[in-house]
Parts: sequence; structure tokens; C-alpha cells
Amino acid sequence: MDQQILLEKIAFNVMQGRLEAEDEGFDEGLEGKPAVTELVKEAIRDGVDPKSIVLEALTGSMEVVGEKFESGEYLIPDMLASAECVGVAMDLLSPYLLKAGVETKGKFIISTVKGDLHDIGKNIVSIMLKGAGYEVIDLGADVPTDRIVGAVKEHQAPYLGLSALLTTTMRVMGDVIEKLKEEGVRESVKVLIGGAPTSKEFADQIGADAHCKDAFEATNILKTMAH
Ligand code: B12
Repeated sequence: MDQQILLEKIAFNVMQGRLEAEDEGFDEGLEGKPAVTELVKEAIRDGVDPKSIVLEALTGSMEVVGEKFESGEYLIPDMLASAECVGVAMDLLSPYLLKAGVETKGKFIISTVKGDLHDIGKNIVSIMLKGAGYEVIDLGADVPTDRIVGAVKEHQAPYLGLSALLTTTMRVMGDVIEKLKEEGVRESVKVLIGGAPTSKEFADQIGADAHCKDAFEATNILKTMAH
């Protein structure tokens, strides 16, 4: 199948929340047709660039799902079905995104802050950074500030990535930075923040080192930060 058509089909099936061929979608008559799992495997077999699968088919379609959820067209279970498709696709892709035998570029601790359960974006960043050669230590979602700062100290990590998707939890990122200062480790770690409500202005306001709009921007910014 033509690569562009394959990418479009993956994106379409993410939006339909169809993980496997036997699954139904929003539209009638899709059962039995290849879904995200089969199409991603086909794309890998055909040698489609894994980065374009992530960028064009997965991240883009999840953004559309987000918009449909916000407009009320999709309900939470619909959105979770799409999120599961993205998660499974990322699992299938991760061995291809991880470059075998590449020397590690340093430890990168990543976490969604306390009070926030959104982890899809964080997981994408995590896999992309592993692919770019960083040793990623993923603490998960809803992680207390003390645990994040403790992990930075324990691993002597040069990089920390914080994710927040709620306007209420993005403030917690500032608490993490304050705690890093209190513990005397702020100077030894570069703090990158991300998540839909965050911005460059917000990063400056809380004293983070960088704001990244997506996983690819994170890899580019990290190149300029090499410790
Ligand atoms: C999926 C989702 C959920 C899922 C989360 C599932 C999961 N495992 O993550 C569930 C159903 C659990 C959920 C729950 C809630 N949600 Co919600 N959710 C979303 C939704 C639709 C999509 C988020 C998403 O995954 N986007 C796709 C990913 C790929 O994008 P991303 O996260 O932005 O990540 C990219 C970049 O931002 C960046 N990035 C992100 N983090 C980081 C970190 C670093 C270090 C770097 C470098 C980059 C980076 O790179 C990523 C990849 O490119 C958004 C709507 C939207 N349009 O965003 C609402 C949204 C975020 N949710 C919202 C709300 C209100 C909630 C709830 C409070 C709902 C409720 N009433 O219960 C709860 C809160 C639960 C909690 N305590 O966290 C609101 C937030 C509003 C606000 N201003 O605060 C939104 C905006 C929807 C809305 N308009 O109402 N949600």
C-alpha cells in the first residue's frame, strides 16, 4: 500500500478507536478491515519511517480526538479507545525508535506532576527520547514532588522533564523547581516542561530551562543543552 495512504488509514483508525480488525468503529461496516495493530505492523514491514508514523498518524490523530472530545462529539470512553490505540502502536514502534547500541546521552527523568493523570503525551516523549539515545527514567503520572526531586538526586540526572495537562496542576511544576532549589540541586539539572496548557512564558515564569511543544522539539532543544 502507498505509504501516505497507510499513514492516513492508521490515523483514521485511531480516530475510530479501532485497535484490531474485529473491532467496530464509529462508522458502519468497518469490522474485519485492518485496524491500528495490523496497519502499524504493515507500515513497519514496508519500512515506513517510524517517526512519520508517530508524527503524522498518531500524534496528529490524537489531537483531532482531543478536539472532538472538547466539542462534545466524543465521550470519555471514545477518547480512551483512541488513546489505547496510540499506546499499543507506540509499543509496537518502540523497538524501531530505540537505536540499538547508541551510547546514552545522559539520564532523563520524566514525570507527570502530582494531581495529574494524563500520561499519553509524557509516554510519547519518553519513547522518543529513548529513541534519541537518552536513558529515560519514567516515574509515571500523579507523582509527588518529593519523589521527583528524590529521583533527580538519587540518579544525579542532568535532565528532568515535567508534564501537566491541567491548568490546576501546571502550577505544581513551579513547586518542583522550588524544591530542587531547596535541596541544592537546581543548578545541576536542566528542567524541560511540556503539556498543552504550558507555554514558553510559563516556563520563564516558573524558572524552567525550556518549554517544548512536542517530543521532537524536546530532542532538538536537548541537543543545544548537552551537559
Ligand atoms: C486523554 C485525556 C484524558 C484521559 C487521560 C488518559 C491518559 N492516560 O493520559 C482521562 C480520561 C483520564 C482524562 C481525565 C481528565 N481530564 Co483530560 N483530557 C484528555 C485529552 C482529550 C487529550 C490529552 C492527550 O492525551 N493529548 C494528546 C497528547 C499526545 O498530547 P499532550 O499530552 O499535549 O503531549 C504532547 C505535548 O504537549 C508535549 N508534552 C507533553 N508533556 C510533555 C513533557 C515534556 C517534558 C516535554 C518535553 C513535552 C511534553 O509532547 C507531547 C507529545 O507530542 C485532553 C484534551 C486535549 N485536547 O488535549 C483532555 C483535557 C486535558 N482533560 C481535561 C480535564 C478537565 C480532565 C478531567 C479533570 C476530567 C474530569 N472532569 O474528570 C480529568 C482529570 C484527571 C486528572 N486528575 O488528571 C481538560 C483540561 C482543562 C484544563 N484547562 O485544565 C482537557 C483540556 C479537556 C477539556 N477541554 O476539558 N483526560
